[in-house]
This record gives sequence, structure tokens and C-alpha cells, in this order.
Amino acid sequence: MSRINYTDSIPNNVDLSSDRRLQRALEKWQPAFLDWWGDMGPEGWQAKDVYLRTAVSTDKGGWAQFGHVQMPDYRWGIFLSDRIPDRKVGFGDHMGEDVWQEVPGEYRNMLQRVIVTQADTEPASVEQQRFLGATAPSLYDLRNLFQVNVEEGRHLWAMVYLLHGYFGRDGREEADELLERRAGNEDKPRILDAFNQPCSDWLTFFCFTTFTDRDGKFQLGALAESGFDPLSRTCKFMLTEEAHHLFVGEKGVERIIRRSIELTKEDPNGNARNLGGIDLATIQKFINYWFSYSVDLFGSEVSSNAADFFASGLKGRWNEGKHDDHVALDVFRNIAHLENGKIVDKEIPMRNAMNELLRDEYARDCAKVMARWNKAIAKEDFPDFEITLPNTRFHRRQGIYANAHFSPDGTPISAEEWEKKAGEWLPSDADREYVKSLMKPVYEAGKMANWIAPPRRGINGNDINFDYVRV
Ligand code: BYC
Ligand code: FE
Ligand code: FE
Repeated sequence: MSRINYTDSIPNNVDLSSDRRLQRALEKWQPAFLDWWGDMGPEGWQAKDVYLRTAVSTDKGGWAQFGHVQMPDYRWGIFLSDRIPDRKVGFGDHMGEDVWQEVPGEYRNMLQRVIVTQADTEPASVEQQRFLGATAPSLYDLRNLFQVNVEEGRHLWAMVYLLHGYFGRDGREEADELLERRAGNEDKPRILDAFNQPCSDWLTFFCFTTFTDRDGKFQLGALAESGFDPLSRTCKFMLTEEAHHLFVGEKGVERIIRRSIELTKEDPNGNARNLGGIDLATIQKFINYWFSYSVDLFGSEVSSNAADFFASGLKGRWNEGKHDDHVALDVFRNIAHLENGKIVDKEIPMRNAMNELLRDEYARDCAKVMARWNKAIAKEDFPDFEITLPNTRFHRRQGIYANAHFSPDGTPISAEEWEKKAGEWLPSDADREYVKSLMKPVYEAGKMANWIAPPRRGINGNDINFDYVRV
């Protein structure tokens, strides 16, 4: 099962050719996808050879094959992790029952909405990143951008397979609409806020792949627990691709930090900007911005939707298997609420707090990234500076903190104080302009833009000066 069939027009490991109707429906969607990719995918690079990895199987280890391909020839397809025999629903009201191979009728709408929401983020991110190829700091980075882009395209395929395969005509209509909404478009925006924010410079790209792709890691992890088996299996394989996106983000920011420190030390006034770098204060602001937009993606702290997702067995917790109690009834957790200007804990039924539980896991993982960045800073022998993660209450537009103001440490503050301080905490227009002014392409193999340190090693055992993209 796990080996992928590349002779079909749509590569797959789901024996697609045995279901002619589904195959035909997907083959009709395929040209629409390719048109969308042509219009909204990486601008200006479609006819260049890019060193990309393609999945050859879904087995652990060694699933990827590397080679130069032009992006429109990338073999997007449908790759699910192997079915686990006798798998049971692992949580919620159906705990212990056989997992579903077809959509359970009573949960059809809910399940479709979750799949559409997940699906919508994938093409959105490609749209947000489509102009970055014009300003890549190196061929190595350019290749990584395109790798992320083609895989987000594949993630769209993963979800469209579910919509076409299990939701009939409604699913096919949703699949069409996924190609019609546009990131940042006022009339037909993408569903979730973070996916309508501009991503027009590389510091933003690396923060996005660190923090927003990391929401993907945790949402996919929760959906990999799903009692709807096809969703679980497809999310499991998506997670293996996701790991590279997180690597690109984390190492990208780290390289900008390292270079920033070098330039700070070199400049007599200790300001990296004087030598064409990005100062650490600005990097911190971008981190604050993307962390806060990404914590919004977990939805409200108190959510009946989340309770329903869990109860129905459609969306579990992170590492559900590690919990002792998989039913989560008659248990509570405290969630900090703002009341009359003060933070007070309130007991919330656990199922209604599922978004917050997942956000906690996410924030813990982000804190580990900060620790690794701070270790890199320490290695550069640069005392007295640490990157910090803002509190999850800071700068929120979703959930129970959305209509109030908090400092980065989570303290409630007045609207006036927010107005005064926001410029110290979040990128100002001038900061964005400055960062944008540095974005000049470097297309010579092995060379790096001045504001970023080289990576420690290349991709797939190749040198840094390998021709990752043939310009
Ligand atoms: N922006 O109870 P609430 C990825 C809506 S990233 C706008 O608070 P719920 C990727 C919500 O939809 C992973 N709207 O939240 C990363 C609801 O609207 P409706 C994406 C928002 O429903 C990088 C209303 O507010 N995957 O893969 O418990 C590159 C109240 O809902 C937002 C998923 O998200 C927001 N930030 O949970 C490429 C997994 N937050 O329904 C790819 C699937 C909430 O009343 N999605 N709303 O009209 C879900 O599980 C849930 O929909 C959410 C929201 C966790 C997002
Ligand atoms: Fe994705
Ligand atoms: Fe991703």
C-alpha cells in the first residue's frame, strides 16, 4: 500500500484507478488546480529547474526522491499513511468503537467544515508567498521556499481527495471554492485571519514558517487522532512533510539572528542597521506579530465547537494516547479571564477548553524554539540579549482576550497605554519598510544576502553552493 503509483495521471497510494468515478472527478479538478498554480503559485519561476524532493512511498525514512524539476511538472498526488488494522476511536463519546471508513452521517457538516478549514490554509500560504522568489537571499533559500510551496499544494490535494471521495457533490463544490478564495482579498478572503496577512519579505516568511506552519503541526496532530480514518491517515503523512517547513522557518530566523549579532558587534555604534542588517529589536517585533496571529488560529479559549469536535471523535488532543482519561467529562481546567481589569481564573469544562489545551502544547513547542535561538545567541558570545515569546493574551483578535489590551507579558493595560507602546512591540510601517529595503535577490550559487548568515549545511548532502535553482 505505501508505495506510490506514479503511472496514474494523479500519483496515489489509494488505488485510485479502482474507483473510476472518483478518479474522473479528481481528473477534472486537476487542470483547475494547475491553472490556479499558474496564476497564484510562485511568480516568475515556473519554467526553472528546482531541486525538489518528491514522495516515493509513505514508509518511515527514505520516502523522498530528490531531483531538478520545473514546478508545474511536480507530481502532486494523494498519499495516505498505511491503515492500522482494527483501529478504534481513541477518545470522546465513541471511544472504543471501530473507526469510521465512511463519513458518519450525524457529523457530516462538522467534519466537512473542519476539512475545508484545514484545506483553505494550504493554497492560502502559497498565495501569500508568491512574490518572494523575486527577493530570495540565496538559491538555497529560494529552493526551500519552492519546496514548501509545492508541498502546501500537495496538502491541498490531500484535503481535496477527502472532499471528493467522501462528501459527494457538496465536497466537489467546496473543492472548487478552495481555488476561488484568495489570501488577503477583501471580497473573497481565506477563512482564517493569519492567511490573509501579507508575507512580502523573508523575515516574515521565516516567522510564518516557524509559527504559522507550526499551527499546522498541532492541528494536523489533533486531526491525526480522528475517528474518521481517512482524515487520520492523510494527516499523518502530511506531518512528515511539515517537519521540513518548520526547519526552514526556525533555521531561517536563526541565521538572521546570527548575522544580526555579527553586524551589531562590527558597527561602532552597535546597530546592525548601520551595516545593512536587521537589528534584534526588529526581529523580536516580527516574532511577536506572527506568534500572536498564530495563537489566534487555535480559536477561542472557551469553545462549544471544540467540545463538539472532541465529543464526536473527530478531533482529538495532541498525543491523545498519552492522556489517561480519553472521555474528559466531569473534569475542568482553569482559564484566565479578564474581569473588571483583573485576571481571574474560571473553571471551564475540559471539553470546552480543548482549543486552549492545543494552544498550550503549541506555545510550549514555540518556547523550545526560543530556547534554541537563545542558545545560538549565547554561542555568538552576545550576553544580555534574549528572544522572548509574548504571552498568549498579547495582541489577540480571536477568543476571550480579543477586545482587551495586554502587554507582551500578559498584563492587562489600557487602550491609551497600548497606543503608546504598540510601536515598541509590533513592527511599525517604518520597520517593515526598512526590512523590505534589504530584500534584494542573490541568485549566485553559494552567495548570501548581507543580512543573513549562510546555512550550516546544504540540502540532501549537497554543498551550500550547489545549483539548487537553475536561474
Ligand atoms: N481567524 O469556537 P471558535 C496549516 C472562527 S494551519 C478567523 O473560536 P473553533 C498551515 C471559527 O472558524 C492549520 N476565524 O473556534 C499553516 C468560528 O467560525 P464559525 C489549519 C476564526 O471553531 C501554514 C468562530 O471563529 N488547520 O495547516 O473551536 C501553511 C468561532 O469559533 C479564527 C485547522 O485550523 C481565526 N484565527 O476552532 C499552510 C484545523 N479562529 O465556524 C498550512 C481545522 C476561529 O462560527 N480547524 N475562527 O463560522 C479547526 O479545527 C477549527 O476551525 C479552528 C477554530 C481551530 C480553526
Ligand atoms: Fe500544509
Ligand atoms: Fe506547512
